[in-house]
Amino acid sequence: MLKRCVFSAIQPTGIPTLGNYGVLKKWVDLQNDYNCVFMVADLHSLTSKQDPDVLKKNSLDLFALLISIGLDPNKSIIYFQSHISQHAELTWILNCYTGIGELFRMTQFKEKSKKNKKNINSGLLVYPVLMAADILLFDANLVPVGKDQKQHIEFCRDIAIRFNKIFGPCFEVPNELIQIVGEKIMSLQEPNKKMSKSDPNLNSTIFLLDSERDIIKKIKRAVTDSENIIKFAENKLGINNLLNIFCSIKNVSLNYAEFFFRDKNYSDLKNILAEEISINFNIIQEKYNKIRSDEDKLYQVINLGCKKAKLIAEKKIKKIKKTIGFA
Ligand code: AQP
Repeated sequence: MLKRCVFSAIQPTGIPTLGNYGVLKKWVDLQNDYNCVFMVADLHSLTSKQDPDVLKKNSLDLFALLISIGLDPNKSIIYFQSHISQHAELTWILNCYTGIGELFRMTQFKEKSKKNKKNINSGLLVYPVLMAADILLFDANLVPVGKDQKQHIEFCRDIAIRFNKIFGPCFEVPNELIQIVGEKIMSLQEPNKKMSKSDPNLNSTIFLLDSERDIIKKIKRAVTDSENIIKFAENKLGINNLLNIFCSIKNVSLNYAEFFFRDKNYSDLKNILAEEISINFNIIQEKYNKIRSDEDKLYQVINLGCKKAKLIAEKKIKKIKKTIGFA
């Protein structure tokens, strides 16, 4: 039987966070059982303002980090979105089968427009169409994402079903793969908001390249409450988040985490958590420093991914164009 295809992506908008890390770890595991395609979503990143030099640096840093975490360029296709022009072509086609109302209803569009009132560009509105084009171009069956992306995958499914109804079977209809543990890591300072690369408050976010000292400092400053009881509860957003981070890093259940910390206090929780994060990130950082210091070799890996992705994307777009009647 043909192996099923997994597709996922990450934007080069900064160094990945502890929130992104949960999804990236999942990508590494999936490589053994699926044909995997992982993309650096540089076209998507233009929906927020980017300085060209910073974008280039962030893109190369991110690519090197993906390899350091354990993505294997010989097993998986790892590439830059902007190297494959078929993403933009398919986006245009899908735009013409998408209602404007559907896009205005998207939670991410509403949230990002509220957060960034000075830059509500049309890319932000059609972001889900580009994301659907990414996934459908590779006929992905499964898309591992954080909970925040669930609505976009539902949109992608809708558009694939709509297209298939009009033209006959053309696209695989994908399913999302959302892990329960670490599904949404929240800001350390405002635990009602998701942890984000672009949060201006650096104490809110732990980055994959943070030093041990910074990790300890940020975890120590993380918002908790005055109860000193370690358990999940509706009104304990800060503690819920710290426990969730523990589960995500250690790959354990929420019940196990509560049991593990049953007779410990907040200070123990923070010390243990900072140590666990530092151990994990230290291993990644050592590999990263090696990979990032040899740019020629890094570009060889980038070119390999581009070649492999192009083969699939060219074939697929040809088929789509024929299906919709382009001469
Ligand atoms: N806090 C989070 N918890 C769990 N999963 C998360 N993801 C992002 N933040 C969290 C998941 O990481 C993958 C890659 O995300 P992305 O970089 O493409 O875009 P994003 O969701 O917009 O991430 P950020 O960190 O919030 O970036 P900025 O600040 O640039 O907007 C996705 O699968 C996402 O679900």
